[in-house]
Amino acid sequence: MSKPNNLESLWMPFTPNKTFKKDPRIIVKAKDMHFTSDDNRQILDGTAGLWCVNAGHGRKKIQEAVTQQIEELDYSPPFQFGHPKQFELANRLAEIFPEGMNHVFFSNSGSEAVDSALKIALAYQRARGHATKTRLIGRERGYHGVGFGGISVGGMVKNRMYFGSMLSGVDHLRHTHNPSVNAFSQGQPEHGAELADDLERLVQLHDASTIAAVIVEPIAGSTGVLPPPQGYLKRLREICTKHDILLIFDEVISAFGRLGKATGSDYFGVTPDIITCAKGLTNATIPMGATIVQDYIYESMLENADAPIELFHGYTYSGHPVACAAALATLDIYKEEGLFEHAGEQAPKIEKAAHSLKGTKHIVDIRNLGVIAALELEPRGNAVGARGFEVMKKAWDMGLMVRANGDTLAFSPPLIVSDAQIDEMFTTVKSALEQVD
Ligand code: PXG
Repeated sequence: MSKPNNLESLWMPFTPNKTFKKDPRIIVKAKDMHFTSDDNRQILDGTAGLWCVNAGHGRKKIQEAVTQQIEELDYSPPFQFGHPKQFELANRLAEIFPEGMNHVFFSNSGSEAVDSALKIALAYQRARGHATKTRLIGRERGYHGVGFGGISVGGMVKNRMYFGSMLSGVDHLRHTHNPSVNAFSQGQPEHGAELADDLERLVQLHDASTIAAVIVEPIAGSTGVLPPPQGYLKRLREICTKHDILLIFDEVISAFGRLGKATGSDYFGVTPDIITCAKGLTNATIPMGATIVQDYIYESMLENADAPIELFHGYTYSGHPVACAAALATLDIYKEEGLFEHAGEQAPKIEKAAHSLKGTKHIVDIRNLGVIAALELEPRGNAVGARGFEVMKKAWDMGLMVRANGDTLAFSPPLIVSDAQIDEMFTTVKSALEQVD
């Protein structure tokens, strides 16, 4: 396939349109661990697309399931009618998500899964007679997608500052990033469990009777990869339980094997009340998100509903048959190929390879967990993000896709990544770093 001849009409998301269109990076094909660029180069996918192609690209089983589903049932309305695969998929998810989390609400993206979780939290508090619990608590540097709910509880400045006052009644915990004591930690940093006590401060300020839920990513991804300090999530769980506040884990990145388990909750041994997921759910072949809740939330909503419809929320494409078919095939692949276990085996190799870059030009911190690693670069003067962007471009020229979040380079390859490909990722990025000022 050749280059599109006019790039003008498309308004690209989260992309500097002007710069991109002068020097575009166009992808025309993908298979397993590689993209093919329009100049026919093989690019090693060090990011699983955007943290989503967990089983690798171009999986036949998913293609076949999708094709067959379109032939059999292309669409059916999700309100007041059902189709078999959405029930089957909900049951399959209940099997691999933490015990007691057996109810699944479908959407089409991580952002929608988050909005659904926040709305369910509010509606649940009201249904069980705690209607004053309306406040939502997020965390600085959090990323929960781009809906108004998600940016309100999110904590990334640029994602918020252009968009007015957002939701009212939101507050934020302090973030957990503390390089002065934790730089170059391998896996979860040692210091910072006490930062969970920040929730006690917000309870003191607002009173627990006004707080519905706290939402955090068990491992923050988009903000530059921040594994939780040891003990932090457990402490946050304890404080939520103590004050009768729901805990939501946004697992859009961490679910489906990224940490070597089905969920981050499983990996960290901390169970929230609600989990959001998307991305790896369908191996990114078809968009889909899901919000999974504890049984007591679903049951309370059904018991206490003041109208025949218990939740006034849903999307035209909730549980879309084609997305369900893709997700079922994806879950089969994860299981048949033992991909979560394989991810667990590759994790220490990624840790070793990433940390072997300590001392390389520009690097001021290295962080990792599971099949995730990040290299933080010193910003070039006031031009925050410029160096990260240039290394990303250089790596692309050298045949590697790496994600630049500001001056942090993030790696989150498909879980099928081999030992040789782990070496290739870090050798290439090292060389790219040495070539950039
Ligand atoms: N929650 C989390 C934790 C995410 O990481 C979303 C919600 C939103 O998902 P959708 O499907 O609405 O995009 C995400 C998305 C990056 C990057 O550079 C990460 C995401 C999206 C784009 C870029 O790390 N995560």
